[in-house]
Amino acid sequence: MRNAILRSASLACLLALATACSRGADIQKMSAAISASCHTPPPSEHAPATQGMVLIHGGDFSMGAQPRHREEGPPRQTRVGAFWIDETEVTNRDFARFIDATHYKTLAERPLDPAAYPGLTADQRKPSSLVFVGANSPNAGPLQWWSVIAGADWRHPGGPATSIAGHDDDPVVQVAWEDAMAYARWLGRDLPTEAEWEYAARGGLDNATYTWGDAPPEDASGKPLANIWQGVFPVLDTGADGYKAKVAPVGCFPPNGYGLHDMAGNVWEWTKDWYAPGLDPADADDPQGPDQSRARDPDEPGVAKHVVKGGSFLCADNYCLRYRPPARQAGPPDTGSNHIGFRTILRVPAEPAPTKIR
Ligand SMILES: [Ca+2]
Repeated sequence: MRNAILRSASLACLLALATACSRGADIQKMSAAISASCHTPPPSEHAPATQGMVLIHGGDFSMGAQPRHREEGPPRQTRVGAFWIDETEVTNRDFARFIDATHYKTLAERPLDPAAYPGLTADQRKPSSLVFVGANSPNAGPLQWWSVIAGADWRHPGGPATSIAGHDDDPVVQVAWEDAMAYARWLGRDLPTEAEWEYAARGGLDNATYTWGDAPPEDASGKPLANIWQGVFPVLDTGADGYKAKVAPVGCFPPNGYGLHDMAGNVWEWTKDWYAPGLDPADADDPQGPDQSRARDPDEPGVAKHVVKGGSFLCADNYCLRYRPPARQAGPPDTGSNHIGFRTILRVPAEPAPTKIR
């Protein structure tokens, strides 16, 4: 999408994600987070293959919802197999180990290929990524909230003047889909399908509104349950959940029923699936989503995108409410932003069918 936003006729994809969430212009001045006891799986140099992961046994569930947004339904009965999934979003610490080991360069760190983007100037092809820059008016449109900033990348999520120093446990952001997949492959893992992700997010609460149930995102004691946007979007985030218009370190909010943290809010998460509006009711057993040729975003026809799930710190109740398990958006695979991260999955091979003995 960083490329798309540079093409004046191709901004709808940005709107699609922007309607879901945002990051404030006061990114440099955000208030100190409320201290919380956050849970981060301990790093290990010789970790087992499933270090930091939770085993999900799989099963049947109702995927999607009666549409709050048109793309979310209608719901369908679906089955997923067993898999391990990261207990938390992939962190800056995790991603740094990958970079150190492989010297991989993320998409945002590479200049755009002039052959692929002949209409862009040399300046526009410089390494860059999308950053939410806020708005002064609730009437401001998404094109004013977001900016392509040269030098924005995973080490500098808000632009070259920002840094991840001291934020090892924050979820890595400014990673494009191919960056997330490269990390997963490095570990011998994969990205979750949308169905696997949603099954895991529901935590065993089939048909519940949120990952924790049907109540609003505070528990009975008033303790917040997710890092979202609180206040008047996109102008003012009160930060009542402890994180004002910014990511929280992973694991700072209570886990869902499967022991997974931040399946609601904090950062959107890449899935493996290509995006098309709605759910195919015929795709009921370990659904993989449409193939690339059928990928479609009505807001930007002709650009195949992947599904992102979970909402982010920019999701507001008064705007999009997309930090719910069935919520989904289309993410252009060539674009990272400062509110999209990911987690990985390791599928458990299906048991072979018993052999009949004659
Ligand atoms: Ca927040």
